[in-house]
Amino acid sequence: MIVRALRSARQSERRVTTENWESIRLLLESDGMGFSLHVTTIRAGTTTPMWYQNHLEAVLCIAGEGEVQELESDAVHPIKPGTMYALDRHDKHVLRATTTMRTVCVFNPPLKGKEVHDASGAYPLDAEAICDKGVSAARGGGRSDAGA
Ligand code: 9YT
Repeated sequence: MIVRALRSARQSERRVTTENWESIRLLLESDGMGFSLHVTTIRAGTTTPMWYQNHLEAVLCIAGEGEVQELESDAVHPIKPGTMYALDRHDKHVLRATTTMRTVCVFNPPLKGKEVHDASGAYPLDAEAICDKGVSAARGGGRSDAGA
C-alpha cells in the first residue's frame, strides 16, 4: 500500500509550479498504478490553454470556480465544486479561473514527474521522472510518508 500526505508531498519534488498553477503529484508512473493523481491549484484570474495530445485527463473541481472552453466547438462550461470534466478526445481547451481553483486530476498514461506544458499545451512523454517512494510502512510492506 502507498500512503502519502499532501502536506509532505508539497515539501518534496512532487510539487511542480508554473505561473498559472501549482501541481502536487501524489501518484506518478514510478508508483506503478497506471495513472497519476494530482492536486492542482489554478491561480485566480489566469487563462491556461492546454492540449494533452499524449494523455487523457479527468479534472474534478473541489474548490473555487471558473470555466473551461472547448476550442473545437467554442462550447464554454462553468466549473464549480463538484463539477468534473474529462478530456476523453485529447480536446484542445482553455481553462479560466475566476477565483483560486483547487482540482483533483488524473492522467493516463501517468505523468513521470516534472512535466510542464510545451509550446502546444501538451506534456511531453520524455519528461524527467520522480522516483521518491517514501519510507516503508510498519505493516504490510507498504510505503508511507503520511506522518512526515
Ligand atoms: C487543470 C489543469 O489541467 N491544470 C494544469 C496542471 C495539471 N492538471 C497538472 O499537471 O496537475
